[in-house]
Amino acid sequence: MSKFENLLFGGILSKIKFGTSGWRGIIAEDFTFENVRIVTQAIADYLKDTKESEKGVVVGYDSRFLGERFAREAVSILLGNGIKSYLTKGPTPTPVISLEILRRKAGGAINFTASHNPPEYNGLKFSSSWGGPALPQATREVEILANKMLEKGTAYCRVPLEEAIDNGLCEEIESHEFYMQALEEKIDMSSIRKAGLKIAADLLYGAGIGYLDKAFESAGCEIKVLHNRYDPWFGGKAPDPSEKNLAELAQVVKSGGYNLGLAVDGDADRFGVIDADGRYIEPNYIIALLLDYLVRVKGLRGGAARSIATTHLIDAVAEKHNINVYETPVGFKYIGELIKEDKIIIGGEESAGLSIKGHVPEKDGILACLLVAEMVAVEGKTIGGLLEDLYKSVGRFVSARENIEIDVSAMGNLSVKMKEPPTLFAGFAVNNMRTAEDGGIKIFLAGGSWLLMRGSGTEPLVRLYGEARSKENLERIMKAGRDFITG
Ligand code: VG1
Ligand code: CO
Repeated sequence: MSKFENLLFGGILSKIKFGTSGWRGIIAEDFTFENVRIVTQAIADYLKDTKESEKGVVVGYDSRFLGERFAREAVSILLGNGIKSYLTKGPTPTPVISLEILRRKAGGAINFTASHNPPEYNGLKFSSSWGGPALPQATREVEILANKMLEKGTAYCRVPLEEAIDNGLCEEIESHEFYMQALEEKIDMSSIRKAGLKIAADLLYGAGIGYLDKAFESAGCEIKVLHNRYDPWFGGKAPDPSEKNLAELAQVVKSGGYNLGLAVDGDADRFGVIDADGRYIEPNYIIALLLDYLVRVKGLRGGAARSIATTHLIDAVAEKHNINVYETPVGFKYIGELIKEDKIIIGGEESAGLSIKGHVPEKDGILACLLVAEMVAVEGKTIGGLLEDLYKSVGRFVSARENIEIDVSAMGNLSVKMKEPPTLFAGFAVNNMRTAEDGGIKIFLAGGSWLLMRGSGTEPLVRLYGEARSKENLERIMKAGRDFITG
């Protein structure tokens, strides 16, 4: 193909690809109304094939640019295929949409969100009738159907939304109350109330507005809220509750004497935690602390799950309580499955996603924030204090994650670069090396350290994760990983 043709057809031929969590694209480049129609038609065809279409589909969106318009477009396509839609009223968190699938006994959900990605992105998360993110066999089918339509020309069916509403095939749904009731069944609200916690919350202009703040208000907390208006530009940052993005919240917590700073990402499935002294606490530690709390204090029984990239502190806590650990590939869909099968008490990912036994099989940032508040209220200690106690019983673990701005295709080079395990890495003896399902490489080092390098499935980045038993060793490992990726 000549350069000119490449230019001419480049945009049209760019393929639809579902990554770690849904299909994401730059708005107006890949994420266009036309492509949304095509992907929705592909989902409709897939649901008809699997006989799930008769149950209807929940359609939702977060606070991203044109979210509601994309959702209405999806409803028009679903109606064109004779499929009933339950359309959310206003931006709605991903875990709330998961609960709506179960409440309505729907065949699945289409949720317009690009989660933690920068504001120029939008995305589409497709969930299954069991409430969790669709598994790869389903998204692969949808991808094939959508790409066929892209290549051969489109053939979607579409009916105007007004008609859908008039003939009852589109029902607008209100989710707040039902979701809040579900939370109250899982969280010890009276302990939070009794402790009289002072909470600062950063809603990052996203779908958590009206959910996280309201939950703490109903638990009787004094709450200060930041960024509680919808902004599709997210104040110019990605709505990711990372240490960097929560610097303002940390400052508010410290200067205002708050017990905790809490945050959720753009679609409120991830959480962020700031301790009373203004220190950001890595999600890894939160998941391990909550596992310990749920077993030791709440008496829950069952296994624990973590992704391949998540701290082995979880394994140490599990060993202490004599419970099983399930390791999954990166992506909450795998942990969601374990929740659905009632195999685990808690499952989490280092990227700040978790859910618990009996709750939705989807990560829930709102639930995570409330659980952290409950733990602090019941234990009467700061997160830092609880972590020191935990280290005393299971030893110290320090972990880190870094994003390296190299295109994901560089991952191919990584596995070419490291076909065989080296004998030494960062000066430590290599005990073992494993290739993950997504092509990532995990290297286990002497002394209990490890590192993982993998291409992100949501952003054009390589992710480097490391863990050691001391800060010095961790820094050595991370530097060697960085040098290996960029070298
Ligand atoms: C990232 C995280 C992963 C998470 C996924 C979706 O994937 O690492 O743990 O499940 O995002 O999160 P990746 O492939 O980019 O590393 V969300 O809050 O964007 O739905
Ligand atoms: Co998210």
